[in-house]
Amino acid sequence: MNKILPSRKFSRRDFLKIATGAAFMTAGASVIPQYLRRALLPEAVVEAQGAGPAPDLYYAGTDGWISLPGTPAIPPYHPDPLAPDPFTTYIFGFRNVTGMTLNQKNNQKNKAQHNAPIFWVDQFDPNNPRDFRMQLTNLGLALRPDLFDAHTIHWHGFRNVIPFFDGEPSTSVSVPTGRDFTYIYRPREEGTYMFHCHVEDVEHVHMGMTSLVFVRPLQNGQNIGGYTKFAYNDGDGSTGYDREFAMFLSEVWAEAHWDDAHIQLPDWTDYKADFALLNGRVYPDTLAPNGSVDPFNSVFDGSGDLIPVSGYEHLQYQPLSSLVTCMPGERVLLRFANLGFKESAMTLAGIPMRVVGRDATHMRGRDGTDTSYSTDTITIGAGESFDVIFEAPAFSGGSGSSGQGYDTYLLYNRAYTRSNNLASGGFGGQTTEVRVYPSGLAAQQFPNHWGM
Ligand SMILES: [Cu+2]
Repeated sequence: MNKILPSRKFSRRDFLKIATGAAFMTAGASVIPQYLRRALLPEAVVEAQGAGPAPDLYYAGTDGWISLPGTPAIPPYHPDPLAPDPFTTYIFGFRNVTGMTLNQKNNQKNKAQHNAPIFWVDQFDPNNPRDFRMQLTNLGLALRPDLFDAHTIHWHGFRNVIPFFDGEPSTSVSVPTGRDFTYIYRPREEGTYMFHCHVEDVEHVHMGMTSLVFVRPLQNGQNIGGYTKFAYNDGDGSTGYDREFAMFLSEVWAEAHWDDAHIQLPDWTDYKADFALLNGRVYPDTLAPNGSVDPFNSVFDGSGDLIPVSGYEHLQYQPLSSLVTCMPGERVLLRFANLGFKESAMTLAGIPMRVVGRDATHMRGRDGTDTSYSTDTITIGAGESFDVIFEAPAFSGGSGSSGQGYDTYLLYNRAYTRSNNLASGGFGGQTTEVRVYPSGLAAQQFPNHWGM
């Protein structure tokens, strides 16, 4: 609070700032009296969404705890001594609270997951028009009640969004603690995107309020070239696939997470990624099983909490596996998005990847020229996405270290400091495996599903 505030009149200019929505949560936080901040915009928002249909998804913003490897220890920042066992690191994040009772939803304060739950939508169909509705609530930060930050959902790269639903808080609305807002999307362009909270976005994104989102093409369901699932509206089946896996890249600078837990301010110019994460986990945890990751059939216990996989209790709030499973001859779609702050060079050793999409754009020129290409490495900058398809090679007899019944191929960041967290043995970071099974996998029920 500013010292001149108590005597300052609420000017016409201030009122105009509110009326346009601009600066409401930023400059507004310092010049608009508390009673007006609470009263003006949120009521309008409640009215605006009051009569709408039920949301397709309902997410909550809050804080929480995750587990990263104990090595390297980075005293005093990692592991954070405030973290409850078996966790190590404080985060901000989202949780999927779709279908929960009011009590179950409110119980999820301080139970955010990392990364946020991925989700997907069908491309808008003009012949069967239906918008996608996503409700967001803000449960507040249990460990930092002094930080009454709002949250938003910003769909990065989404075309033609109106400012009201864009989630950029200085030109639009944001969701204060205890409030709700419903975003309405009409996704006209298929492909792989990402989303994140746009309030204090360097901090909130880095703390974990981010994930991957994709749009399924209108062409899905038709049989084209022997496939019924496609990355893009290709017209010829060239982006058809059998299995799909999301690969969301992010980073953890332990000091920044410790700072938020211990009421300190990080200096972002000192940024240093201590851990590189794939789907919110560090190798070898990337290979561990999925928890509840299907956003449209979400599973939770009686209190609404995520149910940990037995033996992997430390990953309760990092439910998304990065293990890729497939059978010979199958086409596998990998949807990469990077919202770390550094460029990643993801290499699939031994299997060529065909890049069929970049930044939610089909690799095809305006005249129809095929601009897709084969590579073993894609370099993904912050805020970029890639869609790649590979064909699983023939089974060679099993290359697992103890004679497992599958072939193993490494998928890793060849920027060595981010596939190695200095843990013993050199393992860590953005590393996972592609396992080719000779037979026996069931069809996928949702992205990243192992089929077993
Ligand atoms: Cu936020």
